[in-house]
Amino acid sequence: MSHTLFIADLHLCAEEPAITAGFLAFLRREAFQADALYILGDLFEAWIGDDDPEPLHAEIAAALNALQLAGIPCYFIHGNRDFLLGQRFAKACGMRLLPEEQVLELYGRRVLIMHGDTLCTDDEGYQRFRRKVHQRWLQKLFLSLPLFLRQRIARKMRDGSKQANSSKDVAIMDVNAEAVQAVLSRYQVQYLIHGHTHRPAVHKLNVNGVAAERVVLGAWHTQGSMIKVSAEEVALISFPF
Ligand code: LP5
Ligand code: MN
Repeated sequence: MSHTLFIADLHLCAEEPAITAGFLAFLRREAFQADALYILGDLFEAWIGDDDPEPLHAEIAAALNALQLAGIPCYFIHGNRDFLLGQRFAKACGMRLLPEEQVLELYGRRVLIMHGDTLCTDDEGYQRFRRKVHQRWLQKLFLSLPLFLRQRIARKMRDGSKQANSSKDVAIMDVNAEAVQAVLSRYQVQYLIHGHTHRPAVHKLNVNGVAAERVVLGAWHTQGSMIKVSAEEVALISFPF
């Protein structure tokens, strides 16, 4: 059955080899059978520049590039952890970088894909933070710093975020219903697929009197999560590593 796969929020890092092993097994078992693979952000726990010599990165690049060499295209949308992932690494992976919102026509279905963090509009602290770190000049300045300084700043950001999250109402860290309605209406799509919230679910919606679905990917902590889109179904599937 012809199908396309979507994943997000693997948060790959050297400290979690089981998740990396799960991802490599997923590529072999599932991705090589698909028409295409879309990675919707937070593939990595943090990304501080394509020049980071972390051995895990080359391992992941080689595995994804093998997909591309087998004729299966792979696309990437940035998450809030790996928004600095650049063309150099994307090329090493054989991945194509997509804009933060992308409409796909798949098997007669119109699908909007994104990471999902931009839908969390109630989280004003995050949206302010996001505006700051998405300033091109600041990103260029950060990327010009020595690696050890970038590592230190990223650690502080991660600690700052954990601390901020610990005192936030969990509700504001989910998508805002009006923001979801607005984006579905703007793009006139039947499906919205995203990650980020780590709240896997299929939400049946009604947008201007038309049925729609918001399908949310799960994070990869102790199991994998993928969405399989085909002519027959749009299925959210969790699976052991
Ligand atoms: O990431 P997670 O799941 O903890 O929470 C996110 C939001 N937090 C973030 C911050 C990231 O974790 C930081 C990752 C950095 C890695 C790459 C470094 C690149 C540097 C680029 C410089 C140009 O995304 C969190 C949301 C949550 O999702 C749910 O949606 O709530 O948002 C926040 O916590 C934002 C806080 O409100 C404020 C941010 C605190 C950061 C403090 C920075 C201090 C250090 C600066 C040193 C110079
Ligand atoms: Mn995220």
